[in-house]
Amino acid sequence: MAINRTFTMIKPDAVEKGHIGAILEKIAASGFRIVAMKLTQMTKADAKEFYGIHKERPFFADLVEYMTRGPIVAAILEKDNAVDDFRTLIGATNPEEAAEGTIRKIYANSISENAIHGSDSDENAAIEGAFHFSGREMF
Ligand code: IDP
Ligand code: MG
Repeated sequence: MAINRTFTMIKPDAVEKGHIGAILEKIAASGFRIVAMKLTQMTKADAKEFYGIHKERPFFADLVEYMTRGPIVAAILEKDNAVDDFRTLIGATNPEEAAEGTIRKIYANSISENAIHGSDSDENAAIEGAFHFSGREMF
């Protein structure tokens, strides 16, 4: 399987609860190399654009509120089969349905406040990484 990249955010709920270190440790232990990383906070306009695909969904306003209420850790990660393997590591969107040992199973509160983001395709990983990082911030 080819080496590729995915994009992640440790979301505001997980940052608030002090889980940055534990989550990064789990990511590193799973073989991902950090290509880019920063603590940042999205504006409302950022969140509306980032999650634009969900703008017609009933939870969109709550999602924008949640994702902008505090800092996030944004990162680009590299590994063979990065996109699919990272989705496996984070678990299902709804933590009640997430497999044992996954980041969402361990750290998420609910389907809305679910601790972490992972890109769903190589194409979206590139778009989402470029949304948060300039070329000079990627290594
Ligand atoms: P994903 O993050 O697992 O890819 P998506 O369906 O892309 O899930 O949804 C994006 C984010 O929107 C989720 O991570 C979660 O924070 C929120 N979300 C998704 N579905 C629901 C829902 O049914 N109710 C409330 N929030 C939701
Ligand atoms: Mg998604």
